[in-house]
Amino acid sequence: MADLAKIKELVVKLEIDDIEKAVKDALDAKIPAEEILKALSDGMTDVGKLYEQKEYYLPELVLAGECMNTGIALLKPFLKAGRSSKGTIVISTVKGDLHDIGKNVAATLLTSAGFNIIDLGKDVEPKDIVAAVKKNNADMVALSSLLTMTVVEIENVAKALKEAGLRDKVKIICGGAPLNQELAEKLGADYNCDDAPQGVEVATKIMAAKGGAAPAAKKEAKPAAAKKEEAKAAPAKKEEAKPAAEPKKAAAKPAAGKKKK
Ligand code: B12
Repeated sequence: MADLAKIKELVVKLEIDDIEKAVKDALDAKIPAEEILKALSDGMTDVGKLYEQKEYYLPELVLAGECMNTGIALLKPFLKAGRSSKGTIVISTVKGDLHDIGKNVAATLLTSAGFNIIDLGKDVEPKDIVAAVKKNNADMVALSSLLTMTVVEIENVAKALKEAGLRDKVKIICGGAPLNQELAEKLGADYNCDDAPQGVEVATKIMAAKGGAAPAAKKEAKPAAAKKEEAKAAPAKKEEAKPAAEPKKAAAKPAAGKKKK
């Protein structure tokens, strides 16, 4: 039986043995991979709530993570079929952080949108990110941080890129619940993304502004110089920095505050 509600339920009930078949059945039934990915993510959201309510503990989170990652791996080929590269993104979860589900969802959607994704995994050292940027001539670095204590690693990545003379060459986009636009900028990143679809939107705008292969986005991303002028005219507003948990569909906000490069 191919059923999205069932897939969500399998994640919530931690039925790791049944996930693979359910996702394959859904693909066989021609349910779009994007919808299946959403069902998996919705299941994970419920698991997070159960953890917060102390109904689930760490072992359950680990199992739920395995369910998600099993499903994402099966969906990947269906999400990227027939697309050409729009730009290269080095993506990872920051050093000290083992949460990779949000990063994997972002990597999967970005791949599906046509970006060339170099996925370094989780708990990644800044020097490895710098090396991957050099090796792949990357346009962007995408970072995920779910832990409050690891968001500082974004700053370390920005510093390492600067020391390597690469900071002006790449944009840094990031995501994760502890982050918002204001904090992301303070840490030296260019954009915070509340969710993976916003990551696609932002990356597309960045490439359009670079004059890259990306098709024009609905709203053109502004080059850094223009953003700095805007910042002088209108200093960063607290409310612009939305917490990641907030349901959103608003366009990504360009950096409005002081940019640290
Ligand atoms: C699953 C989980 C785990 C699993 C992770 C498994 C895995 N393979 O990832 C395990 C069990 C390993 C784990 C461990 C820990 N966890 Co944990 N974990 C969670 C949980 C329940 C869900 C996270 C998740 O995957 N959500 C689903 C994904 C899809 O959402 P997401 O990651 O937020 O990503 C979305 C957006 O943020 C965004 N996004 C994220 N990254 C990026 C990157 C880019 C580039 C873009 C564009 C977008 C983007 O897009 C995604 C959706 O579209 C959260 C609670 C929660 N409700 O979030 C706690 C949570 C994150 N964990 C927490 C904690 C404290 C821990 C531990 C310290 C627990 C412990 N005592 O050991 C350890 C830390 C281990 C470590 N060093 O990293 C806290 C963090 C608190 C904080 N602010 O610091 C949370 C919030 C739980 C809580 N309420 O206390 N955890």
